[in-house]
Amino acid sequence: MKTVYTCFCTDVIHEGHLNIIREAQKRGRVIVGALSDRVLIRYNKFPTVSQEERVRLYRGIEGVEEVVIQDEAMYDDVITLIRPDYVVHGDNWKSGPEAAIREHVESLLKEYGGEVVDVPYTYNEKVRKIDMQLREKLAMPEYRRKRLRQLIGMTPVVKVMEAHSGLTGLIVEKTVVEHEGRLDQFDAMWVSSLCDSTAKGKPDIELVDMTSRFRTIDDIMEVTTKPIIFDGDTGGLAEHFVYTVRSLERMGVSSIIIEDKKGLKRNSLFGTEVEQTQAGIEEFCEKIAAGKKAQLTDDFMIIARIESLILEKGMEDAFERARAYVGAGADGIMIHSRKKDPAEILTFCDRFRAEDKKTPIVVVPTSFNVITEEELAAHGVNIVIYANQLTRSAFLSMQQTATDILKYHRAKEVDERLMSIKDIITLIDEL
Ligand code: SPV
Ligand code: MG
Repeated sequence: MKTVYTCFCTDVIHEGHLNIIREAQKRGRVIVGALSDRVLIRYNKFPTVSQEERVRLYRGIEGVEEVVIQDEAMYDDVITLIRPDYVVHGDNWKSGPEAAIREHVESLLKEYGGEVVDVPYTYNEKVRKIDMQLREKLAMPEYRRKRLRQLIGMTPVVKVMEAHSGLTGLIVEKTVVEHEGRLDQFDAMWVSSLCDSTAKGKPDIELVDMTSRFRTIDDIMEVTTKPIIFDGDTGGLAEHFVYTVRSLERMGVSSIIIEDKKGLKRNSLFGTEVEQTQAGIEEFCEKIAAGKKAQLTDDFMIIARIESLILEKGMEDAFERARAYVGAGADGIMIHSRKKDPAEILTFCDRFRAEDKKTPIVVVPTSFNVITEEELAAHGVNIVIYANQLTRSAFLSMQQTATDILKYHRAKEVDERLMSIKDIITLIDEL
């Protein structure tokens, strides 16, 4: 009896999957791999049911003899363990980032005479509807809101990318890469005050009001499913902050980060080049506590951002504040620095982790960009935010295009580096 292996990453079984099982059954006894949560969030969508439930679901399919957990996107381990004669998969993996996986599987099977079987992908109205329903579920406030906390427990480091519009939201939502045998994607979105203001041609001084900031969130939420961390600047007056918390929670935002500054807030990357005033520990703690008291769910996170290193108040001040903010109820600590060298960030993280094993640490490595996510995670960091890179890359290329069209009095010279008309009109999925 031959052995046939197929790997599933779905939360719902539809006729496409049953067709794969049927094709597999024709060739031998069928073993199904259930992609683990850890791999699934890098590879596909966030699961709407637990790993255990997925295993149970696959076990219940007629014709499935065994279900195993596949804990890597690449098949090396399962192929060594099972030595299947056939690996069956929908033919959609012949293109896109999954193509590298298919190629690798084929080469592993070749070593002992195994074979890849590509089954034509089933894509009809019913399947499309199931896909859409799953996506819509992930986008709903009650599901989206809790996802940041879930991610912190599921992955060594939550990767967050800036979004300030529907389009940038789509880029964060949909970009998946294959690199050195691994698939990867961002976990969440950061609605940056800098980029939200910049997109509106305004300075980052809490000038863009909350109603407008919420409008940005809504634009992003309409076309995405990933969780959102909102840059709440100083949080404003405590009396106003409580309303902001309620509104964000209701919308399905997962977290707000507020920074311990007061008065006219300037962007942190100015450092001490402009006048910026740090809030007193007590008053900032009161704001955190008021926010925590106002929130209605256990999902929402209020993260306190410490500006002591930015404002050159020293490490001791940063620690004192971290302790006090956690004591006041903060669900996480963001420590910021504008030094190129990550040393002071790492010193903070190591010391903080020695004292506090579980409060999540957030960093924004804009200046200290030499350090990798993995290295940061090794120092206890849980969330890494790429706060402004999409805005900075788009601005440069738009400015170059405008300059060149003015220079050449036509658009021919720039056309080659532009997205094609076909790509832009098909970029957005229609319902
Ligand atoms: C933002 O993105 O608006 C931030 C992070 O607050 S930083 O610009 O680094 O201060
Ligand atoms: Mg900001």
